[in-house]
Amino acid sequence: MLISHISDLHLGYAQFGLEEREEDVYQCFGEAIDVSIREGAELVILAGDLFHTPRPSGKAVLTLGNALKKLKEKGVPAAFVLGEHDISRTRDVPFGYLFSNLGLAKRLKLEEPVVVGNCAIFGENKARRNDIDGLVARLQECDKVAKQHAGKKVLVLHQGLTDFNKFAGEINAADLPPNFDYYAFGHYHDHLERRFDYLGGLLAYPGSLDLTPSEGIKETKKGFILADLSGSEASTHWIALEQSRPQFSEKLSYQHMATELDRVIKQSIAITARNGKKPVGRLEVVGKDIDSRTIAANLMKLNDFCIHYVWQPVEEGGIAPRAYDSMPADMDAELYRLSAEALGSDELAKFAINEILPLAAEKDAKAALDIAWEAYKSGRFRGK
Ligand SMILES: [Mn+2]
Repeated sequence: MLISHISDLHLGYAQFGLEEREEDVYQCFGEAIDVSIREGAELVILAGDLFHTPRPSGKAVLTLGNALKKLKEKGVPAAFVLGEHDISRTRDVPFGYLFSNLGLAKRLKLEEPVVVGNCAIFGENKARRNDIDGLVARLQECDKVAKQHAGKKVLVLHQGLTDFNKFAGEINAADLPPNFDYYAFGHYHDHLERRFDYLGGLLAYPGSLDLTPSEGIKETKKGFILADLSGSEASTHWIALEQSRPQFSEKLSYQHMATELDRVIKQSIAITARNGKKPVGRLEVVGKDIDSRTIAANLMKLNDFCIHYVWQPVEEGGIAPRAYDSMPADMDAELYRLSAEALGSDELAKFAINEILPLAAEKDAKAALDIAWEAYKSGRFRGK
């Protein structure tokens, strides 16, 4: 049984608001689907964050619909769970359900598996932090149902594991049900794979299909996983996507700007020749008495060679940002102190940290804005 495991598609996301970058994401997804079909995948799993926003654009919806239709025509079933990006905080039905309701893909559940060949697939949408206890309880129940199934078992979740990232995780691998052959995860945007002694099989994140806002601009590979469950143990093959837009990050000397720029242009031409796509660049210009206008005027030469670039002057011997030589004893208190200092008000700092930050951490800009708007309308901080 060969399973294609794709996650964090973020269809509709456009880096720098560029149409070409939105198109890149669609092309990467199209490539992942085509390679899955070509390699003979018998099931495609989409492990959450199908869309970048809960109210995706027509083009994003159509791209997913067309891909699922193609899979259906080729006789390859698809199944999905949703991530936090797919789910609105208001009581709306997620867009993703359109595709399960139309019979183009199966929505995964923990109570009852989707069965393909000898394989039973269980899964659930992203659980929020305040529902993690509930999720752990539901997973234990799921384990009992899974045990009754004689063939291979796969669990699909869109959660961060603390085992990989102490701060970004919500759940521990030790809380997962043990009776599964493959744990197909989504949420982390890096490709990660690990075996845990107490789990029945390999746990993997394929990573996102393209670079997303939190990752910055860097040279990196993006891809998806083909998981082979025909042996006694799952084996994985991570496939890098050729449609990925190349990105680079470079340091330039302000003093030797012209020669340095020639170097970056040559490099960009070589990258474009290799990849068929002009790169995205990030440039740090390091020097003394930097005149930003000089840099901007010089960098304009890059317009023909990069699809987009961002740059930042770095003044040599400038005032260093405040550095800590050890971790503050009370991190939360330090966070409040810095926020109050920046915002000039204790109350605003509490508002930002207790009410806005949790939503922002979940990347729920809409809910964060709603709360800010409510506070403004009710005059909560008037005169503060
Ligand atoms: Mn994501």
